[in-house]
Amino acid sequence: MDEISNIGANPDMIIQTGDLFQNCRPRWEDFRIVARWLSSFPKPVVVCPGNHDLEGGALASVRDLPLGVLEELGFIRTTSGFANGLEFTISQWGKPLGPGPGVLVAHEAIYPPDMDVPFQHYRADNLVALGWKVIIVGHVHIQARVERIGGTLFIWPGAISRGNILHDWGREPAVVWLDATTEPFEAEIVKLKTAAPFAEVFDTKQYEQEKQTEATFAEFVAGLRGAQLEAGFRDVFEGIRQLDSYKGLSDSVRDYIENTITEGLKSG
Ligand SMILES: [Mn+2]
Repeated sequence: MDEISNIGANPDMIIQTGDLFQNCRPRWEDFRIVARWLSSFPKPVVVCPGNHDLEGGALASVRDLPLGVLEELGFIRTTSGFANGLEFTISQWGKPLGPGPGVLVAHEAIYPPDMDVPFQHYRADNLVALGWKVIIVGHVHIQARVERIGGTLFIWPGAISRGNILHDWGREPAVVWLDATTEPFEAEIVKLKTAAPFAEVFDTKQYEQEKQTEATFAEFVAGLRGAQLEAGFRDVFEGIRQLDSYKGLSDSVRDYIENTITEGLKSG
C-alpha cells in the first residue's frame, strides 16, 4: 500500500475499482486495517463499490455497511463528480453503462475483445460508441492491461494480489498510472515490487472454515422455517442464540445473525 501511494510523481488521486472487501461485513480487524491504510493517504481515494462491498449488489445498502462508514468518516468517496479537476462517473456492478465523455470507473464485467469468456459480460469494443475518454474496469481478475480501442482508453488495473481467494494464478500484482494532464490521456502499467505471496495475502484456511459454518447455518435456518412460522420471529431467533451450534459459528456469521435479529425485532 505504501508503494502504491508513492508511485509516479505523487498521485493526485487513487481510484480503487471495487471489492475493497471480500465480504461486505468484514471482520472488525480487517476493517481497521483498511481504514488505517486509507487514512494515511493525503489525497482523495475514490472507490467504486463492487458486488462484494454491497448487499445484493444494491448501492442503497452502502450506507449501512462498512464501506459507507468509510465514506462518512471522509476516508473515501463513492460518488460521481469532480475530483482534482477530473470529471468522472462511477458505475457499480450490474448497472447499465451510460454515455461519456469523461472518465468512467466501472465495476462491471468488461472484457477485452480477444477474451471470449463463457459468462455474461460487456465486450470493450462494443462500449466505444458510448464516447468515454477512459473506462477503468473492476470486477474482472485479469492481468493488468491497458488498451486504446477507438477513442476510448481501457484500463484493467489488475489486482494487488496474485490471484483471488480461491486460486493462485501467479499473476504479477500491478497498478496503473493514469496521466490525465494532457490529451489524449496516457496510462502505464506499474508492477508492484513489494507485493506479498498469495499464501500471505489470503487466509484460505479461515475462508474455508467460514464457508463451512455458513453452509451449516444455511441448513440450520432451512430446518427452522416451519418452526419460525409457528413460533414467530422473536421466539425462534432468541432460541437460536441458546444453541450450541450458534456458539460454534464464526464471528462474521454471528455478527450477521445479530444484525438480522436486531432489525427483525425493530420491525416487530
Ligand atoms: Mn466484483
